[in-house]
Amino acid sequence: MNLTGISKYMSKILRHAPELIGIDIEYYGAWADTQELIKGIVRTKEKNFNMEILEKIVANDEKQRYSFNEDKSKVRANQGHSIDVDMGFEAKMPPEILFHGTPETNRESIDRLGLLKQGRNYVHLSNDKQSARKVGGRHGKPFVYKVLTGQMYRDGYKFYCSDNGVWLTDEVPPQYLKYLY
Ligand code: HQG
Repeated sequence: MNLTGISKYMSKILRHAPELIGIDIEYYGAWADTQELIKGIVRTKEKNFNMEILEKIVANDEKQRYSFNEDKSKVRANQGHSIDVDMGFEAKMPPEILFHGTPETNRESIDRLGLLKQGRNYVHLSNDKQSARKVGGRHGKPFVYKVLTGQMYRDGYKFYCSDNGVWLTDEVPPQYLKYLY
C-alpha cells in the first residue's frame, strides 16, 4: 500500500475538499470524524485502509501534518487549510527572521505585491532556509525570501504557529521581504 499517496489524499480531504468522500469538517478545530474518514478512504481509494494504518501515518508523518483528539475519535490536519475553519490559534511573537520558498516564476509578482495567501487561509512561513527551499521546489526552481517577521510583529502584524511548527500570517507586504537566493 502506498502510504505517501494515501497521506496526500488525506491532506486534500482534510484541508481542501472533504466533499471528495462526502464528510464534514467541524468549523472549530477542523476536526473530521475518524471512522468516517477511514470509511471514505476505503470506499474511494484503498480498500485495505484501516485505523492501524491511519495511526501509523499520523505518528510517522515527517512534518507531523495530522493530529488526533484525545480518544482518537477525531482527526485533523494541523495547518494548510483552504476551507473555512477556525483552528483556535493564538497570536504569538515570531522569531526575528523566518523564510518563504517559492518557485522562481512567482518572484516578479511577489516583489510587487508581497506574499498573499492565495488559496489557503494563511501565508505559510518556514523556520529555516532548507525547509523553505524544499517548499519552493515543489513546483519548479526554488527561490527563498528572508522575511523580517520581528519587524512585522513590532509594526502590529499578527502571527500564529500551528501544532507542527509552521508559522502563519495574513500577508507579508514587500518591504518586509529580503532576497536570499
Ligand atoms: C505564492 C506545504 C505570486 C507562494 C508547505 C506559493 C507549506 C505568490 C504559492 C504549505 C504571491 C501558494 C504551504 C504573489 C504568494 N504572487 N505568487 N503575490 N504570494 N505566492 O501551496 O507556502 O507539504 O498555497 O509563494 O510545507 O507554497 O502540503 O503555499 O508558492 O507549509 O504539508 O503562491 O504547503 O505543506 O502556494 O505551501 P501554496 P506554500 P505540506
